[in-house]
Amino acid sequence: MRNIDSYGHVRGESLFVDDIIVRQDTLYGLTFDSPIAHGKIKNINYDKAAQVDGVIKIFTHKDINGENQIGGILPDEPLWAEDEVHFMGQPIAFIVAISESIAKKARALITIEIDELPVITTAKEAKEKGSYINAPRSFMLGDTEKAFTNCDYVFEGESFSNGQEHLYLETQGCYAVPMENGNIKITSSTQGPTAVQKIVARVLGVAMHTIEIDVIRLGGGFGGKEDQATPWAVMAAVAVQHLKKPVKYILNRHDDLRMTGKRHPYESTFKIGLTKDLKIKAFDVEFLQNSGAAADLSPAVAERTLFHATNSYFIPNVSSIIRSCKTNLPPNTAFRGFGGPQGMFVIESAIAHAAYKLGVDKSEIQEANLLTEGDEFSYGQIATQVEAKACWRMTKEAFQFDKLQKEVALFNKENTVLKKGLSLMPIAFGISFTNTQMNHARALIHIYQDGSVGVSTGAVEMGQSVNTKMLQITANTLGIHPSKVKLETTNTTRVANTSPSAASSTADLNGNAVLKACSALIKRLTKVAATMLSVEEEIISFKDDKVFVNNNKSDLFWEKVVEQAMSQRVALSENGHYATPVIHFDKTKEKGHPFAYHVYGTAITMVTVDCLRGTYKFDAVKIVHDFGKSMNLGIDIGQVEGALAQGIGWMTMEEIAFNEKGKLLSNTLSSYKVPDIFSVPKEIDIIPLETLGNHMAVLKSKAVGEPPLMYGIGAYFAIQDAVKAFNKNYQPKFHAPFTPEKVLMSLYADK
Ligand code: LUZ
Ligand code: MOS
Repeated sequence: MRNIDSYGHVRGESLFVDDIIVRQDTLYGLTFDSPIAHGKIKNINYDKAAQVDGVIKIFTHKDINGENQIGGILPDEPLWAEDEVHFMGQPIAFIVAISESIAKKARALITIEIDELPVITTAKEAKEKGSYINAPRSFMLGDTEKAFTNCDYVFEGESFSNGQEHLYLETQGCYAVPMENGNIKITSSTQGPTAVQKIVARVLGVAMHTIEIDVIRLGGGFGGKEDQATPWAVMAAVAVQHLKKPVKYILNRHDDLRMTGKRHPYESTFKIGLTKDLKIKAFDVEFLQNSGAAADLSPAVAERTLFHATNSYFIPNVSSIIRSCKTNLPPNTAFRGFGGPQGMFVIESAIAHAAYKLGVDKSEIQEANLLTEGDEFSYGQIATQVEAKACWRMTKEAFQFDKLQKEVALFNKENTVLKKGLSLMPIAFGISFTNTQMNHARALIHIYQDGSVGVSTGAVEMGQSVNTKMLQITANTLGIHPSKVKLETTNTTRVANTSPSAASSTADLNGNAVLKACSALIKRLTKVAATMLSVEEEIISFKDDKVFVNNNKSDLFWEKVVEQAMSQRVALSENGHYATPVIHFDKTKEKGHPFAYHVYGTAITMVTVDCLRGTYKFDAVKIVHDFGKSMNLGIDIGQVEGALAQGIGWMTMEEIAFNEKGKLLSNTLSSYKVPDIFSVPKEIDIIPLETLGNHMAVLKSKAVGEPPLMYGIGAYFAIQDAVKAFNKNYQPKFHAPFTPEKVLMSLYADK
């Protein structure tokens, strides 16, 4: 089944926040933000701005009736700055005018005086100054100190990965409308409708039931709208509360790039110990996470880094620590992989470093340490239904890795200016919110009396096609044609207290809730149908819009059963609730079983580097991926392709730059380059691993959103392989992204 949105998308008919027809008394908002990264506000003059014709009101923290606090995990972030500012782009005031252009004109007339304070932009500096978000976290397994003394080889090194801009095509935005009795309805481009509802209620000082959040769909989220869609909706809501008029606020790209947080940059140091047969016996790692100026989701992101610090390898002795470093950058936030990719880049760096020092191929160390059944992760979970070796082996066999290696060696022998590089990248990604209590969802299903069906869930459609999967599950469980099913918007009045659509878990959690609701409805309809046909309930099933008896099609249509149920006053609506069983985690011991299951896979990356220019092209990426039993391979392969491109972008070309004053330099699409059709691999081959699936995944179809992003890490090491082929004196460095400039420097370093 195709993505149900494709028709509307191609015709430009799909609705996003900015497409909503607005009421004619609608006003427009715009943020006035800090021009300085750190300092004390001495004076702000709004007089000239307020006098601009068409400006209705300029809101500041003084206009807040509830709390000036939007922090999700820690209460450390004001909606609007009061006395101090902590990053450039921090919201200070909100201009509401009769048009966006008038608001913009007014913003330019606001003057501010700030007493500047020292600015921290890197995690290392923050560590030196003891500037942290919270206490460090640490996962331990075995005894690294003792293990290192028993190793034949011990190596130490450093690894750095930069941030990443989400660059959702649809920028942040919302439309807030006053309803009767002081209620407010907000259409928001958010991954977390309940988060928006909760924080709006807190800041306005009202109860949650007065605030309704509606989400049609998002033009991309990637984690950037898990927490950071909230402030804009809150600002608009404050204005609505005061003015009793609708307020629309869509960020322009420049404001969005400047004011929102990104993937966390990490600076890390590692120590890795191996035996002669290349078994990794000990791994010691310290991660410095550049969290930005407030906690946002950083503590949760940090946790996931520790969970993925050993990627898809078994290491019996692990000592890992992460420090969330407070800097004067916009608060960094969720980004596809949520700290996992940053953790995995460090272990891959450590393995590459050891391989270089030992003069062996990196893949030999990788292969010697892959996870197997019964292995323990550093956080205590025992690995089961492990597909690490199966994916690795199948990748090497199906794509003839040995032959590729020979071809590359031959090519490199025959060419001086062009060099090819190869890498293998295995992944293991844990599925579930690491915070156990977030793993739940609900679905509300109505069967209308004509047999058509409406489905509401907590899932937010953001291009990942989750609505298509929800529709498929509904149609499949009820035995009706997909055209009978409609997916409703995601709305807090229909499905309440939702977790954000995140952690690759949206289809699993909401899909299982749909499954439960549909099963309950089918049970009721089975009883009705059995009476209508005068047969036992046990032999009834629903398929192809008909009732089946003993797996034989009867003459009884779905619509007739629904009609009969209606006349018998049988409930045709159901609310399904699902909470992932089995999972648990004890933070006081840092041990437990936090993940429902893991997703595995292996990618081969082949690149050709132009050694005169430092530019490169990816010839091919060949992947064996563990989809479980995919419920929609077209959609799932699309997720792998998209995630791969995004991962390659993070590792190779997307370079976020701040100056020492904390000003974002890569603040336009001409200075921040994301992969386009010319930079994606010329060939992408994806083979689904053949497995029986995993019963913890919905319909045994595994989560697919985030795991494949980490195949992109292979791109870094493929380039490194090519650079080594050109420059025998090159000492591998681990400093992503590997931009053409850095490649060029590496090609000629010490040559
Ligand atoms: N969000 C979250 C996430 O709140 N918890 C998680 O574990 C997570 N993992 C991945 C992406 N978003
Ligand atoms: Mo996410 S990084 O699953 O919002």
